Amino acid sequence: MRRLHPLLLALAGVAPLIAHAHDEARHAPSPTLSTHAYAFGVQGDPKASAHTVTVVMDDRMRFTPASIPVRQGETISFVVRNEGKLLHELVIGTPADLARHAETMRKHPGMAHDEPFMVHVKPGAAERLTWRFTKSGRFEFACLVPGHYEAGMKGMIAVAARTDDATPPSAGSSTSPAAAARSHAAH
Ligand SMILES: [Cu+2]
Repeated sequence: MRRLHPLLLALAGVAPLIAHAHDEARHAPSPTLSTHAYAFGVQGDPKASAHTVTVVMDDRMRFTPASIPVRQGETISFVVRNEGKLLHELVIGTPADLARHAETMRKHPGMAHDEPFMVHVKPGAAERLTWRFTKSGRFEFACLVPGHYEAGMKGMIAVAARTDDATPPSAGSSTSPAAAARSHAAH
């Protein structure tokens, strides 16, 4: 999945919508909502209750705030405001995804790209992006307009693991795969 061309990624996202269009279009509350699970979460339903975070972009190639703390399972409604005179965008991803995507944008500066995890914001405008962070970890957001990412236009999203579970995740997740492997080896 990671090495696929962006066009293939786009097609992969569209195919399920086409396949289900006939039987689900009438029932789905938000038929345009992507259900694809990314390493950094899923598209959030703009109609669901969400925690609103305003992110300001400017021509100094900075996001304010540059660091956003999130709790696992939380839906964030990003209100992304461009206070600069240049086009900017906010793209969410893993650090590796964004570095690779920035490289692609550098090679193909005119390439149109649009995915559920990004918004393009014209100067003076604001756009909304709703995202549900289903997985814990350290993710990033960046502006991939050629040259902007390279100038440091990125920020961090730290998703804290849900801690209200009955079993402590640190103990459970680190020992069970090894235990499972030993169990398989014994058979
Ligand atoms: Cu930018």
